[in-house]
Amino acid sequence: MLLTNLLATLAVFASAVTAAVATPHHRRDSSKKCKPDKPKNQRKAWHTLSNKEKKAYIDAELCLMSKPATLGLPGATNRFEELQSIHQASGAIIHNVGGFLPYHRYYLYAHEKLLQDECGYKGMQPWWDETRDAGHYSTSVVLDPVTGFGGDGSGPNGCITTGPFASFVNNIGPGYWFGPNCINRYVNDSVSVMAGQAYIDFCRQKQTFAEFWPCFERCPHRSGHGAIGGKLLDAVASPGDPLFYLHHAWLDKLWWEWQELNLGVRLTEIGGVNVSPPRGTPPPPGSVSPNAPEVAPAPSAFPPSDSLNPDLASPYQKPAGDPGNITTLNHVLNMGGIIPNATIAGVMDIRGSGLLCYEYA
Ligand SMILES: [Cu+2]
Repeated sequence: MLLTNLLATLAVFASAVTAAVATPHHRRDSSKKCKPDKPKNQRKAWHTLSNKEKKAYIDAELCLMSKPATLGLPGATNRFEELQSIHQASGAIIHNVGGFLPYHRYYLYAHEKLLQDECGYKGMQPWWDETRDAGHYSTSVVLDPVTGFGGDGSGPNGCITTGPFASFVNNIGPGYWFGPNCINRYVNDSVSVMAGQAYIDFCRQKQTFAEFWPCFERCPHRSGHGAIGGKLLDAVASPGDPLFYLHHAWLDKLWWEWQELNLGVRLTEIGGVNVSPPRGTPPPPGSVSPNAPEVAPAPSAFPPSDSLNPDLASPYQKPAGDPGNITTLNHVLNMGGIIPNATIAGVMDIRGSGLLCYEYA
């Protein structure tokens, strides 16, 4: 519930924002033929990668972290933090809204593209098969100190001390703050139960996007954020833990699998609000699993409450492209210059008819 409440709090601030910003439309490079059946376009599960493939991905992430920032985005000192900065700066309008899934789909693509274009990464964005690890994240291969992302945090701030990112100094967060901080984690196996198949099936049987997205954003979205805790549970600075991208790739895969159940409708089906209702407003009927456990992360895993102050003057906190508060296919996905902005219409299909071309293996 804490994460939900946190996001709802952010939505209160966002509700003051209504202005729209004109943004260019991104066109696909037609010189590149999309062949999603080619292995090079396959996003694979982390546990199926060879150690060499795992190392290539982690090395590319470390490369992004070592490249100086170029775009002047708030707080960012390197390319990895520029992506994180955009998520933080847009925090109030990309969660608890109809654009939640498309935004994060395009955001993952931006990350994948940076790894490939700037750090020579030859692979695709891997995903974390969290269902496989449901109830026992603490023993997941993603947390391996040698071949993975390092393990649980320890000490007063829960900083991670093992793995390739143990010494990474992150300058974004907690919350809307900036300043040097570590990647911290408070791994909680009981929260990770929410990644289980029963929770996924509960949302998967929703018939409309309007019912699907809030169900999905609650569980299984909360599983990874809540069960890893710390940086990853930070509503706006969470992309500071590289596990963010594996968690959201899994969610993107699950959304695509739901779309695939009825592509004729679900390649264009969008909805929801651009600015979510104030905190305390009950969720839509049927959107919450009756069996959903309460999320109870360690209190220190949470950013201080006075860090929850989005910059409302920021263009990134203003929804754009829709005629009103209902999310449409024209809704703009603003990537702050990291990659060109897109509309939701451009990311509904991952098979090459729009901007994206990949498949999940
Ligand atoms: Cu997010």
